[in-house]
Formats: sequence, C-alpha cells, structure tokens
Amino acid sequence: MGAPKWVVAPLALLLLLQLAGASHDVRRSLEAEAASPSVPASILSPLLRTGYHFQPPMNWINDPNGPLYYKGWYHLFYQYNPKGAVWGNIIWAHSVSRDLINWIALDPAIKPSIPTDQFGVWSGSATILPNGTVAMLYTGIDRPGTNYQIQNIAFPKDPSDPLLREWVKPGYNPIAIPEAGMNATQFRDPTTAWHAGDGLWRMLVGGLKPGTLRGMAILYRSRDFKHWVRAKHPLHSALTGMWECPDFFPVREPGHPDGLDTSEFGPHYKYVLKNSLDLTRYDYYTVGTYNNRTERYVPDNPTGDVYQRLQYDYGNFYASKTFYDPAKNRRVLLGWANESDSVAHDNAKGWAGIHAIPRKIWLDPSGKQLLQWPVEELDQLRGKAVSVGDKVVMPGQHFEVTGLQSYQSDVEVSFEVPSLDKAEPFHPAYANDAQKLCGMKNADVKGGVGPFGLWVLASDNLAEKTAVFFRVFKDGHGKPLVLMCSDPTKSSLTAGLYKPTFAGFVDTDISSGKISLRSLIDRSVVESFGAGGRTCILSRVYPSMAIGKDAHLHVFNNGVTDIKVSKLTAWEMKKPMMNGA
Ligand SMILES: *[C@@H]1O[C@H](CO)[C@@H](O)[C@H](O)[C@H]1NC(C)=O
Ligand SMILES: *[C@@H]1O[C@H](CO)[C@@H](O)[C@H](O)[C@H]1NC(C)=O
Ligand SMILES: *[C@@H]1O[C@H](CO)[C@@H](O)[C@H](O)[C@H]1NC(C)=O
Ligand SMILES: *[C@H]1O[C@@H](CO)[C@H](O)[C@@H](O)[C@@H]1NC(C)=O
Repeated sequence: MGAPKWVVAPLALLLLLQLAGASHDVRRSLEAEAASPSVPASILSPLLRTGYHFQPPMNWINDPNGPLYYKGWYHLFYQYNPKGAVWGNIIWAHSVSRDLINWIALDPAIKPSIPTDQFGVWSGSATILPNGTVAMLYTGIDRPGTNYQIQNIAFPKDPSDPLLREWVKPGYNPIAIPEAGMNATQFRDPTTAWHAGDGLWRMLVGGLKPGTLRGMAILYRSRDFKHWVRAKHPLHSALTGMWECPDFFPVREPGHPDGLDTSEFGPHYKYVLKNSLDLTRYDYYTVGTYNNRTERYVPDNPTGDVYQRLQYDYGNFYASKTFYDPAKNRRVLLGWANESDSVAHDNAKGWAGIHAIPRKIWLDPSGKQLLQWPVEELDQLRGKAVSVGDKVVMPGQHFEVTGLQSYQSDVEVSFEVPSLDKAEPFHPAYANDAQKLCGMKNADVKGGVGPFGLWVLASDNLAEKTAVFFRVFKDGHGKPLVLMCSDPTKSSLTAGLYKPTFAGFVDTDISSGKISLRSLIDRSVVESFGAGGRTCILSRVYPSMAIGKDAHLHVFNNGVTDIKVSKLTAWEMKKPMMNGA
C-alpha cells in the first residue's frame, strides 16, 4: 500500500461516503486530530506490548511483503520505518522462521538504491520461478514528492543462501510504468505471478481508473519475466475506489484443506480475488471463476464486490497477502493490524503495528467463502491449560475461568444453544451492515438468544472488558442469522482510543444448536475465529487496569435463553522467539 492520505476532492468524497459508508472514517480522523497528546503510564506498560504476534523490536511496521518458503525457511519481509513509530522512510525489513511462529530478524532486504526506487520501496510479492530462482516484484517511487509509482524486480544475489540475505536489482528496471490513461499515483503492489498454459507469465498490479472510482486488478503478461506488457483489460474491476495489495489464487474443491500453488490451473478450480480498499481500510474478497482464455475473473456472487462483501477479517486487518507453502501443502494468509491508540501514544511507546497470527485458508464446504484457522504451529506455544465443561450460563449470568493467567492465552469454546425460539427478529436494513447492528446491539444490550460469549482482558471490577460474542436473529422466514461481534467499547478507561465495535455475519447452521469460538488473547490484541474460522475479527485494545495478572477471563450470557458451555479450554501462551526482542 501507499502513504496515508486524507485529501480527497469534495465531490468524490460525497460519492465515497455513500458507496463505502465511510463517514465514520472521516469523522474519526478529525477526532484523532483533536485528541490530547498526553500519554498515560498504562499505554507504555511492557505488558501491553504483544507477546506472540509478529513484530520487530521497535518502530513502525505495516504490510507483509513477499512471503515465501525457501530451502527450509519461511521468509517474511515487511514495510518498516527504521527511524520511528510512524509511517515513513520505508524499507523492506526481513525475518526468517522455521515454523511461522519463532522469528529471527535479518538485515533489511530491500532499500532504496537504484534510480527507479530511490524515493521508496513499497509493497510487493514473491514468485518462485521454475528453475527455483525467487523473483521479487515490488513498487518503487522514482521521483520526490509526487508518489508516481512504478514496478521493479529484485533477485537474491546468492540463490544457494537459504536465508536470501542479499538482493540485487537488475539494470533493466523498471519492469512496468504508468502508461497514458492510467493514474500514476494509484498503481502499486504487484502480486505473485502465475505461469499459464500458453507459456506466459501473468501478474496483477492494483490500480484506479482515472477520474473514476473504479478499482482495478491490472493484468500484465510476460514470456521471460523481464518484459511485461499490459493486457487490454484488467482481470477484474469494480466501483469501490483504489484496489491496494491485490491477491489472486486458486483454491481446491469445497472443504478440501490443502492449498494450491498460484500457477496451478484447473478449469474446475475456484479462484479468490482479494483487494485492500484504500477508502474503507478493510480487506475484501470474492470467490469466483477464472477464464484463462478471456482472461477474466468473474465472482460467483455478481454483486459481491460492493454488496454484502466478504472480509478476511471484520476488524483491524489490512494489506494482507497469501502464499503457497509447499512444505505443508497449504495456503497461508498474513495481514497487518495497526494500532488503535493515538500517534502520540505510538511515539511514546516507540512502536506501532503487528501482524496477525498466520492463518491457513481454504474453501468452505459451501464453496461460498473461505475458512481460516491459526497455523497449527501456534499450538506449540500452549502451556498451562484450564478446562470447563457442561456448564449452563443462565440469562444475565457470567462466570470466571480461573486458574490461569489469561492476558496471553488461547481460548477455545464450544457453545450449545438449547432453543432458538426467543431469537430477535432481524431487520433486513442491516443485511449489509453488521458493524452498525453490533454498534446498536452491543454486548450490554439484552437479547433473546445472546449476546453470549467471552469477556476477555477484564478488570477485577469488570469496569474494563472486551466482549467477543454471538447474537442470534431470525429473519422473516424464521431462518436463524448469527452475528459475531468484537466489542471493545468498555475495553479501557484510557481516553482517546479508537474503539469501534467490529462485526460480521456468520454463515453457519446454528439450528444444530452448536457454535464455537476461538480467541487468541495477546496483551493488546484479541484475534477471534467464529464457527471454525467462518468469521474472524481482530481488535486492538489497551486496558488501563486489566493488564498482566490483573486481566480476567469470563463467559457471559446477556440473552433470555440459557446457553451451555459444552467445553472450554484455555491455555496460557508462551513467548516465542520474536526477532530478538
Ligand atoms: C532462472 O530463470 C530466470 C528467468 O528466466 C533467469 O533470469 C535466471 O537467470 C535463471 N536462473 C538460473 C540459476 O538459471
Ligand atoms: C488454459 O488452460 C488449459 C487447460 O489447462 C490449457 O490447455 C490452455 O493452454 C490454457 N490457456 C491459456 C491461455 O493459458
Ligand atoms: C489519481 O487518483 C487520485 C486519488 O483518487 C486523484 O486525486 C487524482 O486526481 C487521480 N489522477 C487522475 C489523473 O485521475
Ligand atoms: C488503523 O487505525 C485506525 C485508527 O487510527 C484507523 O481508523 C484505520 O483506518 C487504520 N487502519 C488502517 C488499515 O490503516
């Protein structure tokens, strides 16, 4: 992605507000400016610095770049400011891992060094060529002050080095520049390339059609990976504003958990196209088909780009990227979660930004969406465990899960809902606005079936708590509808924090009476997976009291229907090796 920007022409702005429902974003930025710069001591507590989520020892990070598996090592590059906790001076920092959980920091991999990237090395992706060579495509800025964007390539200097420590940029850079009829400042983030049956390589670059709100996945072709030619039409586009960080990949048949290499083509495979919407700052995807003759991607849901959109994560998760992991035959998703405190807080802390726990992703048995689950390697961090079983939580009741320190933990719960009779009626006006619905019907608003779920990072007196919960509705035909929310509105007494209720609908059959929740709690992040990874929500929270051993974990039920916890297991999580911090 590119530099943060708030400047938008008034007419375009109006359109955006309508199209994207982005008015809260704008309001928020004004509030942020007005916020007081004073920094409470709790914000600086080392116990609010995440323990097992990816981060460097200090400073600003954003997008994951060029993830890949090479000669026994996972490589993660990321947008990094070596000089501070705000965006700027961006280079590609580099970490390696054997398991996606323990990370070793290496020297930065890609820095401005040639005329075509001297003012910026922005996001990009890795492609492993048939001869085993890694090619790294990335966006460069070649002139000051303008954000004019061009695409570059870099190769490892020594392909026999499993750590890929040094990178060289061939003299034929750049490999793609903005042409007439393109918006040169909205042209970035090349994807992993795929090799097609006609012997040509293809890759995508995110773009915006000039003078419009049409976001595009611009398609390029190459025979030799050196000369790239733009196809006449984009692979796909929609009226959503700029598409940052596009990602495009095949998935196996519904329910099959294995991944596919990006170049694997089968006319029967479904494809996923994801883009990061600069206007709303969320990652959206559709599932569809890729016609390799017409070179068009067509979403199965014709309105899926703009209406009832699927998000990888309905919370704080952006600029994500997947890669195919040949070692475990899976596709892994990495994403960036920014801070929800203020810039003054970040400057005082000296750090800003983490990555979500790497998630394995595959197509749901319905074929309509993806499933996501923390990579299995995370389980090695599980330590002391506490289990609760067969416990009924009556209306208005809650109970504490005791016997562990939950501020750095992994919690898995299976709920049973004995009856859906009292489910609240669903108003169709909210069909496209889970977040608004959850804002109105938050964790404290009594319901029929639910809200029920977890209070995490809760203080002794419960004045502070983050709620992660489900609420069940019934539509006009009596069909149950499940809403999942992450509600941080009571997460902290500290002023000036960004505390939106995040929410998504959960496409699950609750009529079975069963639904599960997993929450990865890590000091200032709560990353939750509803119904086996059908709906995911990451929230950043900064308690002022519920810190370290003073953080508690509860199960609550604010509905009028009993809820049974058939099984809950919570594990304390150990700290992995994290870039030397
Ligand atoms: C691998 O293929 C690429 C692209 O064709 C080429 O540039 C590179 O020199 C090759 N590397 C080796 C070691 O053959
Ligand atoms: C499309 O896929 C088919 C089947 O794999 C292949 O034979 C054909 O060459 C491909 N066409 C292009 C343009 O990639
Ligand atoms: C390119 O996009 C930016 C952001 O939307 C806009 O401000 C600018 O006017 C556009 N330029 C052209 C030539 O359309
Ligand atoms: C993360 O921070 C919040 C609060 O400042 C902003 O509202 C979000 O837009 C931002 N998210 C991204 C992806 O930049």
